[in-house]
Amino acid sequence: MCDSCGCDLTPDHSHDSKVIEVHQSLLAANTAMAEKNRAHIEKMGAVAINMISSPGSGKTTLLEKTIEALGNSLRIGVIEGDIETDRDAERIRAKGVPVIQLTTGGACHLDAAQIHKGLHLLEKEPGGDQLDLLFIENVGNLVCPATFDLGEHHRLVLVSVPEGPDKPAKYPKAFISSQLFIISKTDLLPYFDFPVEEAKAEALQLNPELEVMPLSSTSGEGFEQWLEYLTRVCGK
Ligand SMILES: Nc1nc2c(ncn2[C@@H]2O[C@H](COP(=O)(O)OP(=O)(O)OP(=O)(O)O)[C@@H](O)[C@H]2O)c(=O)[nH]1
Ligand SMILES: [Mg+2]
Repeated sequence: MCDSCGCDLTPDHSHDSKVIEVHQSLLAANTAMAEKNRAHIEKMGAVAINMISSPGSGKTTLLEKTIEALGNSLRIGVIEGDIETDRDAERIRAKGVPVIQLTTGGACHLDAAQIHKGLHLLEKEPGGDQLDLLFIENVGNLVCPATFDLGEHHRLVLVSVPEGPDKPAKYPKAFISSQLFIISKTDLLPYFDFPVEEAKAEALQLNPELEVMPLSSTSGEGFEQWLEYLTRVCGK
């Protein structure tokens, strides 16, 4: 009996290697499914963006404003991920684009198998099989989603001004694995201590390739650059 955790294995924690093996094989299965998803999305003619952030950083609001701003210039579809409720999908549906809500029933991240199901459901929605751009809004969490490839082509991480500038240093994986870092809610900069250049420098230290984009969905500041980015990643 292990003295530390009470399991049946030896006290030297030789069980640790088994835990690692199981974890690695789960991740390998996820990665294989993610590759299938990527091929599926490409066959649909679309590019997928996986959005990662803490709860409430402004992911759904950014999507709402983006759909309004793009009009008909890009065909957008959305897969929403939440632990419970279809509230985010309802907000997106109100904007008139195809959307599917995935609820994880407790899991703190989406995985590639869920996205596989989501893609098949989305294709049954009106317009869901004719997309330029597929947004996947991950479960609000800056930690676990960073480990799971969903089959996206681009990953973006958001940190909103009220959360503070130390998030890249504290939660590095999301920033290392992303191509774009959005500093959201910049309309709140006058009220919070958020040195943008410091946050940017810390993120770039982790990932020199990262594109950094401050913006506000409320004021529209930074939207021109954001819409240009979307057009660029779609190859339009
Ligand atoms: N001031 C300000 N508030 C914003 C901005 N964007 C979003 N909000 C507010 O932030 C709150 C959370 O926004 P959501 O878009 O729901 O955030 P989310 O990241 O989708 O949240 P989860 O899906 O729960 O993780 C709402 O009250 C929004 O109105 C912004 O640019 N400026
Ligand atoms: Mg949301």
